[in-house]
Amino acid sequence: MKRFSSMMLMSMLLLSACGSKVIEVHEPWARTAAKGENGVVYMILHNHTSVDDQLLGASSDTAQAVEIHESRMSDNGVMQMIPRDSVPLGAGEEVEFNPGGLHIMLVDLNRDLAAGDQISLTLHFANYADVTLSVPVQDASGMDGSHHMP
Ligand SMILES: [Cu+2]
Repeated sequence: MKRFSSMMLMSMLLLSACGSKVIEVHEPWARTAAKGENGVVYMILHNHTSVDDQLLGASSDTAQAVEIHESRMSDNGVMQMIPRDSVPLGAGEEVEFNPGGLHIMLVDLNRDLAAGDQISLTLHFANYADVTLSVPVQDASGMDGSHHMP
């Protein structure tokens, strides 16, 4: 079921977007989490425009704050989350937000995020207009090794 809906979403995105001069968000999803915890959103940003851009931040009514983070292994082998002020998104480029790398952190959720929910997330860019998307919440506990790593 999960596979089916994300494939449907992908083909919808492909049909609607390829060839047009837009910034596309592919395969967005949020991890299940409880109120008061931090949530996390992953996605792929694809800049189909001919203008270099940057993601400057995001907002959502589900959390007290929304931050761009990057998980990185420190020199002594500890996984750390580093806040990022911006993420470059050059013309024609694709940037992946995925477990163990870049992610959108929903800081202090004001509601539970349950599998099957949809949350609203608005992305802010340096040049491009705001993009508001509906992000499906998925239970990632079956995903190999990555589920305890933001
Ligand atoms: Cu984080």
